[in-house]
Amino acid sequence: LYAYFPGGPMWPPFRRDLRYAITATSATSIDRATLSAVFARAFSRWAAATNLRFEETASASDADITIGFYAGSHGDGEPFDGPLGTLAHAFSPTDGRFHLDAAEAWVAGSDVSRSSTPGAVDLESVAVHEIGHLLGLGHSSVPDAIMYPTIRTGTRKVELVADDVQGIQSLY
Ligand code: TQI
Ligand code: CA
Ligand code: ZN
Ligand code: ZN
Repeated sequence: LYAYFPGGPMWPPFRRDLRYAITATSATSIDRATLSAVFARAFSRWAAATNLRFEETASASDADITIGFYAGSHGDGEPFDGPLGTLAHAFSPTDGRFHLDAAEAWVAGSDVSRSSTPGAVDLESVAVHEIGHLLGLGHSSVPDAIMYPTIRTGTRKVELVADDVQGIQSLY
């Protein structure tokens, strides 16, 4: 079953159009256009299940959600840990911060199961999971759910299942 964060924080009902900015990309070698496409696809999974809409903006100052790649300590008291371990983290509503560990072997726009890189991690899969957190979902006990707390490296999991849809639809 799906879960919320303590207190059930969510984006308020008058905020159905949320803007996101991809702000810190110097620590990753993935090009900008690929990042835009991957995050757009990840947001569209949640938009399809709700009346929320997501739009990329170039300006961090008018973004609700900011996305960036960081290595090690990066100023929020939750340092990244190098390859594997923590891959990314996102804060609950309405904080909007979504950080990715720059040390991961991120795969974007190609089939992660065919990657020869050890520890390859599918960026879109992690993005769909973290967006669930940004919107207010905690972890699910359903193993197939996007919000289940583990994923195997070298696998892709981007489709919401019924449990994810029920969770987000009971919030929004
Ligand atoms: N990052 C954890 C996560 O996003 C951070 C975390 C731990 C957390 N406990 C939490 C976030 C409680 C919110 C609430 O779950 S992670 C996966 C998964 C991670 C893990 O790097 O371990 C994904 C990031 F589920 F697949 F294991 C993305 Cl998809
Ligand atoms: Ca890590
Ligand atoms: Zn962080
Ligand atoms: Zn999680």
